[in-house]
Amino acid sequence: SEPIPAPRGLPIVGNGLQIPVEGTHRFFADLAARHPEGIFRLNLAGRHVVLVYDPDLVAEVCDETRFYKPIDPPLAHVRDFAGDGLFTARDGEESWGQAHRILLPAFSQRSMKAYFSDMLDVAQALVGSWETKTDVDVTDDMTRLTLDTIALTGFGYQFRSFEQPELHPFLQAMGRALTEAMDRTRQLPAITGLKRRADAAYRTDIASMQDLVDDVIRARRASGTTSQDLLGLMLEAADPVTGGRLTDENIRNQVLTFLIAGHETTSGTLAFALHLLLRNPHVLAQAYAEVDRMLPGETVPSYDTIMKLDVIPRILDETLRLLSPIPAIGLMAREDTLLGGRYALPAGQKVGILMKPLHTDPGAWPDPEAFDIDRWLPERKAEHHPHAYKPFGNGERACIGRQFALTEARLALALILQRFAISDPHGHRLTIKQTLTIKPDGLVLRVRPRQPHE
Ligand code: MNH
Repeated sequence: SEPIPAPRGLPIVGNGLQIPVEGTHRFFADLAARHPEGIFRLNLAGRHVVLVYDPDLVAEVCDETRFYKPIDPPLAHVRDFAGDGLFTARDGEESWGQAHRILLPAFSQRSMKAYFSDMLDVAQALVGSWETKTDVDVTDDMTRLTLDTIALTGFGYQFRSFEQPELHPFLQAMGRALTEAMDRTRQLPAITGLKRRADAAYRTDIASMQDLVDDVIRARRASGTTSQDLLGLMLEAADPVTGGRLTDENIRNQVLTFLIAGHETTSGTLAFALHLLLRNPHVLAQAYAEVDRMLPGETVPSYDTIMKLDVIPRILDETLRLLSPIPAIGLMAREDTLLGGRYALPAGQKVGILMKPLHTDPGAWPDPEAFDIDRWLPERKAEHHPHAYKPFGNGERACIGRQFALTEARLALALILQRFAISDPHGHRLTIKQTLTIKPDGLVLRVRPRQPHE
């Protein structure tokens, strides 16, 4: 076998301290650019990680008989608050299978149709709030939209974020807790143990997120209503395989998981999509033409109309290629194995898939940096490398909320473009904020109600 290429690191802490707090994703992208083999290894404060982004190597790492999703840092830290919820459950943990089977029906096409009127209510609150504004903080408003949507559709809980000038305290606690989880990933554990004040703040933030979750569950129990939404299924349904029910502790972990996983990435996707549309006026024009054809005047979108859109879904596919809100996913080798027939990995070797380098691999994607939505036309889609696009992860641990996110995002973009001419008079430069996910940092755009025939 051959050695895996490696950048030079510092003694003991390895490459850990070279990673900038802001913009780890750029740090990885730069390293990837220097390693055209599509693989390199890194020493992160004593943890050896192999990063892959060559599509053929990624295909091997996506083989679930050879690799599984480990709960290592940063996810081991996220588990401090998300517990055995779906996202941070361990491989083979019984509660994962039970919750996965109980919740799958809540993500069927039929369920999306049932959620649609709630999704529409929240999207209308968004565009309503923009009617009296000129400049809007897109990142914050997409966060309001997606948090309110998952809470309302999943749990019947009203955040009413568009009536509040500040983001909900839950989001601030979540942002700080995710940042702390990332900081701990870059620290030697002995250092984390010494940071008493950070630890106290972390515990306070976790407790305040859990208080909100308890409130959500209490409100449902007090209402005495039954529903087929996520919370209703968790409280009432039995696992079709084992007949088991979810424990209260597990339900709490799932609600918190869905409040986080159900909004953070979709809001980033929508904000990135608006950024990319302003950078690509010819695509924006196509989107306006589609909205004017499918949703003329003030037509209220129906679920069926949203599912018939063509340009807007391709805008989202292409956005998720160039600016995937989850910049990397982690896997682990089950046994000693040889990658690409030449790189030896021992059992238990951690492997990360780097989304941006994979999604812009020059062999898999012609003109990789171009925002070209025609890559997603059916005839060209059939030609894609089968493992060069992983914005929703892989295998059984892939995103359960994919259809939910795409339905919600299509609706929001359609409604925004139906109502507003969007522009960028400040000529913003995209800066990226990273916690566990990436999103634009304070993206401000100008919105003006569209006139008839515009
Ligand atoms: Mn989502 C897992 C991306 C929207 C709920 N999601 C994942 C993973 C990726 C991902 C990648 C796999 C992570 C890993 O391997 O460690 N998710 C996205 C993106 C969007 C998204 C890019 C929006 C765009 N996700 C959503 C929405 C929901 C959701 C919306 C809920 C309504 N995601 C989840 C859950 C998991 C997950 C739950 C964990 C699934 C599991 O392991 O069983």
